[in-house]
Amino acid sequence: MTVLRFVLGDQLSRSVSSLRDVAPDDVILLAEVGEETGYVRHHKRKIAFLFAAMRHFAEDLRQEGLRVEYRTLDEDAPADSFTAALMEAVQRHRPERVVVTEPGEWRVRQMMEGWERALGLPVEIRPDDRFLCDHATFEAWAEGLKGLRMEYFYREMRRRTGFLMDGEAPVGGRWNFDFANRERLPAEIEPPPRPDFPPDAETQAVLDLVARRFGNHFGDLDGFDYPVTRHDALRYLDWFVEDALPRFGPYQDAMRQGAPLLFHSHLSALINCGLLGPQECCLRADDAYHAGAAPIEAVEGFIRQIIGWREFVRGIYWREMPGYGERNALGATRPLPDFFWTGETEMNCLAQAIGETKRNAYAHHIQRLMVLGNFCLLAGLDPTAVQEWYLVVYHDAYEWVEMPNVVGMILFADGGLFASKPYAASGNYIHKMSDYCENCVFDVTRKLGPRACPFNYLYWDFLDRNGKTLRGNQRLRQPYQTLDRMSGERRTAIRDDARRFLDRLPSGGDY
Ligand code: FAD
Ligand code: DLZ
Ligand code: SF4
Repeated sequence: MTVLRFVLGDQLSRSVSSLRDVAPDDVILLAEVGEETGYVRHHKRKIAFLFAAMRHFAEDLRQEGLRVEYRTLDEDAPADSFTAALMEAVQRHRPERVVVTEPGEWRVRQMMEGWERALGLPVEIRPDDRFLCDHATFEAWAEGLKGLRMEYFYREMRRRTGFLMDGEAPVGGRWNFDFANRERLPAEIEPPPRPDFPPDAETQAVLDLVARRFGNHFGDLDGFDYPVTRHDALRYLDWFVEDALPRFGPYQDAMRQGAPLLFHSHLSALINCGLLGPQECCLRADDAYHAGAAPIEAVEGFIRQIIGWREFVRGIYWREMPGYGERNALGATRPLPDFFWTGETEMNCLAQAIGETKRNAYAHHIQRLMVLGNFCLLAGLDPTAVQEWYLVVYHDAYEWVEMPNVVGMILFADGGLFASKPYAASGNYIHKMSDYCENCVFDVTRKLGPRACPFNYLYWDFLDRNGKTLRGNQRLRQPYQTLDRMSGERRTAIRDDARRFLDRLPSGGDY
């Protein structure tokens, strides 16, 4: 009897648990559906990437001789939700049961829980073992801990995976080379040229569909050249390990105007949709280290992001859902300024990061954290609006990874569940790590007044405004001591400048 295997758009791995025991008579369903393109109005590039990757994955399965039913959004009566697509496929193929892999989002998990009843068939929901830490293991690790710190989770993951281990000890004699990941990029160092992957006919058809159907969504489609097949994703990984990883270490936190990717891997969307496995990416980097092709601070930094941060935020998401997205420990309520959708602001660092996000559906981690995120935190932007923005604009965005990064990492909206203090910084940090300030109308060295860098007074105003909640934080003792030493006049001037700036933030527009 036929088994219907439903593969979601971020499950494009041949080894995904729902396909593990697939038989020639089974039907594999993939579906482009209105509900998934519309639950937030995703960046055009994200939809195009995912549809192109889904269509190519379906073709690879067909080439293997497997039966695939692929529903496109441009057919006469497209399915408008996962549930509708599944019900229609059940009507057509009359399977004895349905097999799926658990989804990445709570919203979809709730949907899946209702399928058995809706279909009148057994529905087997299998664990997503592409992640290296399952739910029970994360729970067991987190159980009873007062604070959940990525660093300790990461050490456990190093021991469990064996990456960069020398018996029981970390290679290089320490677990974390973060201190070597914070150099400014010297002007004479150029990031390496990247391979591009021009659209084939199938991808071009998707780009045309997205331009037609989602023309009013945020972002650009021009120059789309991201990998959309397993074959090209592997080529991109090879390129990264050989050409960019060796210098990924020192320049991980650096930013340069006009150079969006620097030495970053640009692999997140490929890993999150399943074209690459987190394990194989780490293995390639680990091999490069052992072959002497990449230094420890680069390889450790890369592996830490994947087996550390990536697995950790996924654990946090499932542990804290439902309700995690509603946290607002700092009571932030300001609407998102319009310029988050247009990029039109005089603050050059924000204009650059938003402009690149609009063009590429990508910004690297420090742009997301210390430029955009820092601004959202200091300006007291409403956490739900900020979450929606991050979920819309990046091609790697799924709630399981976006939400903890926004709620916990940038906004401190969970009150410090895993961040020991808010990532708040004045303009000096951005000045130190980038060349943005050289091209800005604001003066990063000025603390007050109309031409002063807004990050400077917003930083002190943020601490001042949130004193009740944050003063007790030991890691903020020093900045609060500095604030307390300021004269009453200076504090009033800071508040006035912050008020003047924040009250003038244009908002209320739509995207
Ligand atoms: P690299 O710098 O090359 O890092 C290697 C890999 O490590 C990435 O591909 C990614 O898989 C993983 N990684 C690194 N940092 C994190 C992190 N903090 N959390 C989870 N994985 C991480 N990443 C997403 O994949 N999807 C998101 O929706 C997302 N939203 C974010 C929102 C905010 C506010 C912040 C601060 C970070 C967010 N990140 C998100 C994490 C990180 O910024 C991106 O994974 C990274 O920029 C992707 O670029 P890259 O592939 O070049 O990464
Ligand atoms: C993000 C996304 C989009 C835009 N469209 C689809 C789609 O049409 N079909 C599909 O199977 N998946 C899509 N996805 C990814 C899903 O939103 C994702 O699988 C769920 O959020 C679970 O993580
Ligand atoms: Fe950004 Fe301030 Fe530098 Fe301008 S001066 S680029 S606003 S940090």
